[in-house]
Amino acid sequence: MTKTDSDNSREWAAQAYALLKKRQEEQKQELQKQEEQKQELQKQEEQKQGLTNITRTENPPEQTKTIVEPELGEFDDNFTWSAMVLAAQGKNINQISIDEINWLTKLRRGLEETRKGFVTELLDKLGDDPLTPESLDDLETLLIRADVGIGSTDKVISSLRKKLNEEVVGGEAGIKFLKNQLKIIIDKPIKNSGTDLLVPQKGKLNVWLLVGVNGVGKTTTLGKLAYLSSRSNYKTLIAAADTFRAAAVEQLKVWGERSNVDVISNQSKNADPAAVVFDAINSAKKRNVDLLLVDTAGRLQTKNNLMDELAKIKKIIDKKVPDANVESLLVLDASQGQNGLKQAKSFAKSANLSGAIITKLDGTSRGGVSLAVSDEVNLPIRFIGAGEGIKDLRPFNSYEFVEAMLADK
Ligand SMILES: Nc1nc2c(ncn2[C@@H]2O[C@H](COP(=O)(O)OP(=O)(O)OP(=O)(O)O)[C@@H](O)[C@H]2O)c(=O)[nH]1
Ligand SMILES: [Mg+2]
Repeated sequence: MTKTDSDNSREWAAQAYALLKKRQEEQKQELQKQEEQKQELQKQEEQKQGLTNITRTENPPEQTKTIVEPELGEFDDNFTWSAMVLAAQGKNINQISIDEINWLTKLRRGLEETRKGFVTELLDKLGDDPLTPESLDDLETLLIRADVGIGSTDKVISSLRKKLNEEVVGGEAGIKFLKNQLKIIIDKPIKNSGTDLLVPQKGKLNVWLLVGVNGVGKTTTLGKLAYLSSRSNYKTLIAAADTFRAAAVEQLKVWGERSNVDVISNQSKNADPAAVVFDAINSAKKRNVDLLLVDTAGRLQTKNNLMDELAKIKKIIDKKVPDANVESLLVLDASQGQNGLKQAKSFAKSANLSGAIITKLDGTSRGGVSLAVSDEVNLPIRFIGAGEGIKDLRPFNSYEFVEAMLADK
């Protein structure tokens, strides 16, 4: 980015901040007005009751509800960077929300460990000098250290080498080229799938199965997805098909309550996961549900019975709702790095996966594994999670991801 570009972006970010601040003030005033009206009504009601002491008003006037946005933070470097990333994607100032800013801030912070000793080190090494064959060797080591994987690293380094043979490449241009190459790798499976953004298709039942080994974040991710989906007005239902772990149903019910989504479960001991899915599909059909989210048990992917169980669940879905839109999404814990990649390969072989969700991107140094998953397992990344809160999951956006991974601070 040239100096003028960056000045313009800062100016843009300042305007966006001022607009959000104004909106927040107006919202606070609106809420206060609503509260005063409520108190006034209550007072009138009490006076009325005191006089007649008989009936209560049967239909109290409807309250208009203001959706409360989260509190706007400081106008700092985080805000500016996040606003700049949104601006670069063509967003208008009045389209920006505090939620988006908060998410990007979180993502950049989360990937801090991944880029530490990566971009910072690379920029330090390069200084203002053009790239040399030696700096490519350094870059290669850094990429491997960030768990980007051998295959993706090779691809990136070869294209950089080719470029170096053709022209002189400065440090900043090198980083820009690198970002673009990484984005191409991540985008390839997404483009191949024909679906840029995974959303439930309207007019039919969509079933999303969340699969993966122990503790990678399946249930938490499902809870966050339920929230995203119901907030986007899709009629959503949860199937508690992890009957293996006793506390799993309770855990899901908490998430269901938070996002106002019902959970179909079978509390009896040793309940059959496929039977829970059977019941959930019946309910989903009756209620005209758009999206059924299925939580599954996590055990080692090498255990055949887990794969058999998943196959049985799939069979029930295919039989009961052959025209349903089924997605098998592998949940991967980014902090497991190359181990996660092994899991992905093993699941991909036997579980007929259609996508991946990367979790725990907050505070890991191995965020680069997302690239290895795209490149070596050819799985489109559909969502990413960076925290344990209900809003800490977003549809995957390769531009934002690469910008956050290679942000220069
Ligand atoms: N920091 C962080 N923690 C997460 C994230 N997602 C999940 N967790 C935590 O990881 C732990 C395991 O999450 P679960 O959702 O129970 O994982 P699971 O895959 O359902 O586990 P099993 O059902 O036992 O196989 C919990 O403590 C979660 O709070 C995330 O994005 N960031
Ligand atoms: Mg679970």
